[in-house]
Amino acid sequence: MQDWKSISRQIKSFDIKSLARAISFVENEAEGHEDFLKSLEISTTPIIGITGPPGAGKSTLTDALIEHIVSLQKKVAVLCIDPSSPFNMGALLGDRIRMSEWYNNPNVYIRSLATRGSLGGLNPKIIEISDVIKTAGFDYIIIETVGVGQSEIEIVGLADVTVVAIVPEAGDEIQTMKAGLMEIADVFVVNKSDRPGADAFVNNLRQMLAPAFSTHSHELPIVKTIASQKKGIDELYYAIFNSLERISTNEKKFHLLTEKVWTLILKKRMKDIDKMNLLQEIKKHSTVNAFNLYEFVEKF
Ligand SMILES: Nc1nc2c(ncn2[C@@H]2O[C@H](COP(=O)(O)OP(=O)(O)O)[C@@H](O)[C@H]2O)c(=O)[nH]1
Ligand SMILES: [Mg+2]
Repeated sequence: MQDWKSISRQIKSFDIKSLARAISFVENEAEGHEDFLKSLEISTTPIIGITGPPGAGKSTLTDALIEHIVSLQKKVAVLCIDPSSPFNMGALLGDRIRMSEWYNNPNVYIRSLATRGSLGGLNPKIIEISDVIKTAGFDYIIIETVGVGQSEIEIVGLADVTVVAIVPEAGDEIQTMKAGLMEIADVFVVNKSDRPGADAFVNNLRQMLAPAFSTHSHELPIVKTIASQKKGIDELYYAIFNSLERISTNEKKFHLLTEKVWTLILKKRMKDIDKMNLLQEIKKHSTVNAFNLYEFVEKF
């Protein structure tokens, strides 16, 4: 892979194989990947982040959203960073058969990514990979991440709209729902609304969120879905679409760019710093007491 211009051209003409190769190239940090990244003409394809606890139905929702987007004659790329997702191999047979439909659809590109021990729980190259995809002329990019650890914080810095999927729980549990998830949502999905108590849950959620959003010009959308029956998907798409319209101001875009730049600088600066190496260095000191933390850190 040397001729970046031609690779970029191929990606632009929707050559999925070139896209897949370019992503691997960047993910593996192969020689020349930095020049390739610099040569990219990155479009403003919106990124839809879907996060939430394991089992909430994120993959099922993603599947239904793909169907909806395709039915609108639009193209969608999906990045999946959830080891238990049906987009990966750990799926039930039924799920896999359903997903395999999309693998043969020319308007859909699905790629699952490993977390590779990244701190935040997303793939360490997620920014670069999504930018490569942004050169390919998709209408949307969906990133599914499991909402544990720091991944939900990371997705906010990356996604134009963040969808948080939760399921109806007993009234008390809603109070203890991670505050983090509350703060990051642009759109709330209460999935598995076929469960008893879904309406009460939505009402509780709405009441809970009201004070937090009284300062906003709009109410936070809460969409009820039954993803497994494709119910509520129109409404979800509409809520996402509206949210994207709202953020089409430069303000949020500059904010997102800042987040990305910050993350990339951080990674660059930390590049040669490896915890195992640090441990070996530190162990060279005879005792813990003989180790001066601040002198040691000064070297960096
Ligand atoms: N009853 C019910 N089950 C659902 C619904 N949506 C998804 N599921 C099921 O919930 C399980 C977890 O779904 P999945 O999409 O893999 O969740 P994820 O871990 O958040 O990606 C699967 O068995 C789905 O078939 C729903 O709306 N109602
Ligand atoms: Mg999943």
